[in-house]
Amino acid sequence: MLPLGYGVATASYQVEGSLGVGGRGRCIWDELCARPGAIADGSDGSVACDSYARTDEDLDLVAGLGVGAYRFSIAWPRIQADGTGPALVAGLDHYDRLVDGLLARGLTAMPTLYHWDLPQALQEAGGWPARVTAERFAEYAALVAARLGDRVTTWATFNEPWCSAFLGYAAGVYAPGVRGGDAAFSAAHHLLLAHALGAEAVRAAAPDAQVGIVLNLAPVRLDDDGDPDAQDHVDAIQNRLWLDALARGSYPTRLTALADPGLVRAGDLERVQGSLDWVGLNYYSPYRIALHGPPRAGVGQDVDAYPGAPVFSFAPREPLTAMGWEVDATGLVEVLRTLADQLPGLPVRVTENGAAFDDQGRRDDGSVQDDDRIGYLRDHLAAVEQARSEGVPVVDYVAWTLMDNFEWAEGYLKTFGLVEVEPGTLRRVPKASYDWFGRYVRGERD
Ligand code: IFM
Repeated sequence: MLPLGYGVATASYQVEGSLGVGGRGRCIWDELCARPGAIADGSDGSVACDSYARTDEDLDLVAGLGVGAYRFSIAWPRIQADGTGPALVAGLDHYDRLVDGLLARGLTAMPTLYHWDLPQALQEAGGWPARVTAERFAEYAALVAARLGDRVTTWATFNEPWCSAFLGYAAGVYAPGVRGGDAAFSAAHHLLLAHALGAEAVRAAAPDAQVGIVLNLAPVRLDDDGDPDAQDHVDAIQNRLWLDALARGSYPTRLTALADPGLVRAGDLERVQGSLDWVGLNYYSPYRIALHGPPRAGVGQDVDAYPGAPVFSFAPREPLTAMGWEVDATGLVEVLRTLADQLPGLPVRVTENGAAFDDQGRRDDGSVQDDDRIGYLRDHLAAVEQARSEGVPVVDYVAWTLMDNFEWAEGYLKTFGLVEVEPGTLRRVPKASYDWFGRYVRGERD
């Protein structure tokens, strides 16, 4: 078994700021943030961590951890303001410098092409429910791969397409904030098609590329009064829709009846099936299905994100993170086993894992105390080692996230970072978890 690689992650809209720089166009999150009540603290990504301007400082923090890789995302509207046409020079130059900055520090660049910042113009042309968006994505992917492909080999097309489709076009709590249902299935299919077309485009431009997709899969467990049929429906939308398409070129039967009959065209699923060189897993928590749950379950655990499901609610059990998500590292072992079973032999990267907790003040040396986060990371790293000992080919573990940042509909209220970004000054203050993870990576285990 290969040694496990370590990394740390961020995403463009969550950290960059500098939204008006270099000809960047507007994206769907700029629009959602401007909608009153959409973001818990009324904030947006206009400043975020100011990482666009502080790239070197942030890359020094990544290097200081001792990890081997940095997972970041590329903002599509920085490359094509309206999602079409030739590339913006300033946008490509920025990510070119970022990649060079990583290489200069001995780090591997692990870019994701889409972490939710769809150009607003493409949303106005139909967004992910429109097939043409998948074709636009492949053109964008080709532009980026042509520029960075001589130095980048590990590419991810999409981050958590479930969120884009079902939180974006069914629950409406993520951009573009559309409430409904049917459109989410069209979005899901076009995201998978875009992944396949994008992977082909990346490989054509960069022949050494290894292309994956990043899924947020979760075990779906049943509470005492939960309905097994609701459990099966949630599992179908959260997990099987993506895995069945990627592994077998099919969709779960109970979902096909809910989608537009003309949605899947001949040849689509053949392109999706077998399109992966590796698979990425973002794991945070198992889901627990009840008939009557608490009035507000965990953030993003929204029954409207599962169109067609029988009546149910979410009922996460304690201990919970600040997001209200159940803490259970056994779920990570379970999902890793599922991946090895469904996609045999495919390298697996844990591309995100981490937790939001309210931090616990300062230590004597000025750093931030965050024992809960350390406990969470320790247990989940042990789960990865457990899965590896059973033969699951996990090649990387990437912690979410380098620093506190814009947590989508929660604004800046929930903090997942190994580093605090001091409100107002934006000064980076490492937390105890940053030191702990650094020691773990270097092989000092407590
Ligand atoms: O912050 C997000 C990230 O953008 C995608 N995965 C889950 C994280 C925590 O909610």
